[in-house]
Amino acid sequence: MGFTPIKDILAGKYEDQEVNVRGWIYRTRSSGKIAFITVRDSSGIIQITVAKNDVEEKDFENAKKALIESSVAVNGVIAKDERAPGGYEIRAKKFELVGKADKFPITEHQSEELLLDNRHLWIRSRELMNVMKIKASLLKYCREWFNENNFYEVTPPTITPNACEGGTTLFEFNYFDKKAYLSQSAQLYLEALIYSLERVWSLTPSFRAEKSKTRRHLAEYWHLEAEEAWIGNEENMSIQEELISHVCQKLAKEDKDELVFFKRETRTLKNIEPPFERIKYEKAVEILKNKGFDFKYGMDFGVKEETALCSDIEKPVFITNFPKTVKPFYMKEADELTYLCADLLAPEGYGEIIGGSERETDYNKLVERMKEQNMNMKDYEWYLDLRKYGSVPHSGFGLGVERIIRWLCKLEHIRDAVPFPRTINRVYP
Ligand code: NSS
Repeated sequence: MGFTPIKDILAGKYEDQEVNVRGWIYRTRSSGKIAFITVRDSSGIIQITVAKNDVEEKDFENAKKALIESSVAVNGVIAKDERAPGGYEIRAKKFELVGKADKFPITEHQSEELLLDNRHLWIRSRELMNVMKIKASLLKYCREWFNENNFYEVTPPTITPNACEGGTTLFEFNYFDKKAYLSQSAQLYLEALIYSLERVWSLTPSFRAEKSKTRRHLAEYWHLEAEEAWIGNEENMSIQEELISHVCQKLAKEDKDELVFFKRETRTLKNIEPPFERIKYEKAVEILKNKGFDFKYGMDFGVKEETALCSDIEKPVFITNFPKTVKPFYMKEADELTYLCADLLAPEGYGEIIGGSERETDYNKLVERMKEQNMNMKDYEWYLDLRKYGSVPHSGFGLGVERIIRWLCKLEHIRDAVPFPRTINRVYP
């Protein structure tokens, strides 16, 4: 007889039948001749009653003594019971203590620091477990969408000789006595790959040595990027809308239990359908001024400005045509002052989740800009080569996976969107 997922028992499929269940003790209490033990597996939580008269003496002793987070394997009969959480319980016939737990260092109402120090144990919490489930679903739906829309998944490097998003947030390291960097973005490599595959995407870790402490920045995050040959900035935005909408529709349909946990109403996700509003940077500056911000054309949005721009909206919004002064060298110009680019801001004040643009295809313009920004041309020779051998109009974007998870799960801090956060003051565990 195999092991049954707890979720299937709670769905009512096994009433009065004998099952085997295995998992970890979530809560435990005993009174006299009966121990009440709730057990969790990756699918759910169920109450198990272990009665002295129904099991071997050793099993009963173990059931009474076992501390939370001990691992157990149980055999018993399912009974419908209104009093049990979830409506069903297992009346144990056998109770095996597989891995005894020491006193668990995490109890209720712990400080954030203690939880972060014990992250390897805290990832067992219901909150982080549900975040990880939503994240797995999100990645599954993204992959699904790319597959259905003729994109090839590719595997760019994460050790690089050059910066993509400017030098200030680069992690530098010694690579066999040469300088190398951890990748900030796969973009430059994806640009090279469109010449053979036309539409490509990748999921890689990106690294940013962010010196500031915010609720939106990690030093290591998961970056989902796409690059498309023969596509301009407008169509690039349409691709993003379609992708985000697909993910939201699927989550609303398939992942209700986890969304409810985060008080994320499925209605708000079903509503996420194209088109998303497009607002030019220039207009966004006006909006900010009207909201009382002391903000001038040419400045970049900080957390406060982004929040103000997207706090009362229900659908994501694109901010387009940023001034050249605040964006990197590779974007195609819209006019003398601005680029053909767009940042996508999530609703409810969660801020930027995607950065994208059409790319500059003109060799001379790129060289000029790189010189202006004192970039080391030698490191970018290969990238400039791409403009010499059959350059085509192309665009792409990068989605911050933890940023979108933060929005979907309404997380206060981005670090809870990743199991082992890397931030300015944390690299353990
Ligand atoms: O810097 S981006 O805005 N754009 C790029 O890296 C492009 N080269 C991507 C591309 O076109 N292929 O970063 C993209 C997204 C941004 O919108 C955020 O959602 C996320 O990456 N991002 C971050 N997430 C978490 N932590 C940090 N520090 C972070 N920085 C960017």
